[in-house]
Amino acid sequence: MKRIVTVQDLSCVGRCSLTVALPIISAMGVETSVLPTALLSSHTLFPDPAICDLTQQIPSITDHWKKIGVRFDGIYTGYLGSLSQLDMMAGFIDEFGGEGFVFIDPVMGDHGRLYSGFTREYVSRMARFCGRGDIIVPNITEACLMLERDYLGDSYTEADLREILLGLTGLGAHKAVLTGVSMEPGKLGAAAYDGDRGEYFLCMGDRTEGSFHGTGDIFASVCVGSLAQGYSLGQAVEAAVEFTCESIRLTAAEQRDRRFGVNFEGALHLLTDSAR
Ligand code: PXL
Repeated sequence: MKRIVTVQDLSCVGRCSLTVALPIISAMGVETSVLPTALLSSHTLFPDPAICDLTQQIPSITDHWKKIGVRFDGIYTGYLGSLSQLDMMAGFIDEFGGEGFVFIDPVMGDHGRLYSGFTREYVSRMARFCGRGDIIVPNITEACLMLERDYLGDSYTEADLREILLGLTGLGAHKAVLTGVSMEPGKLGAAAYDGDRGEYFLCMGDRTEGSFHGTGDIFASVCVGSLAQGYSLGQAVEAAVEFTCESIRLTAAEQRDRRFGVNFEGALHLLTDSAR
């Protein structure tokens, strides 16, 4: 069985980051270790969450891991709360990267804006950190910020997407996936560029109108689970688009407070079906 480690926050309420990554990647039959970066009473779209930063705990956790000789087949980083955590991650990859893949979701913003607490300096340091990734999966907001381009908004062409993907692999990552892409009504998905093969592809699913939170983390988790299982980038992105679109569809039917995240639980069967 493969073992990955995911490095991101634990938000107690509002499905995102670890509360999404753990169940999804585990359901895919991949052992999931965690390195929590912060403990929050909720994610930051709820007002005034209580936040306990865990930066100081990270060295003692990783020192212990070195002593017990733990190894990982992949490293997946998500929401990191501070510049010092970004700096620590470079050393973490040196120490624990080994032969495994490095998957970076540069979680910082959406809808053209940074999430609360993130700065321009964090953006440029994250852009540099993305150079350490084998696969990076920004949304359009994060990609435009890192490439210092104006936010594309909702109207863009395939040529724009290709240009951004080339820019992203230019940061040093081997493969880049742009998430939250919608080019025609009723469709939502991702565009990807595999720099090793020089291949570009677009993968679309059925879109449910509305704004849904935590979907980037869901998409990234399915990608990580698929890659750890040995699937190609194309297969991983296809599975992630299908799963994310289905989770959103189930959520829209529910009439609940959208800040609690999307109903991925109802879609887990897609990942465990023997067909995959
Ligand atoms: O889903 C991204 C995310 C992860 N973690 C925390 C967040 C957010 C987005 O708002 O606030 C704490």
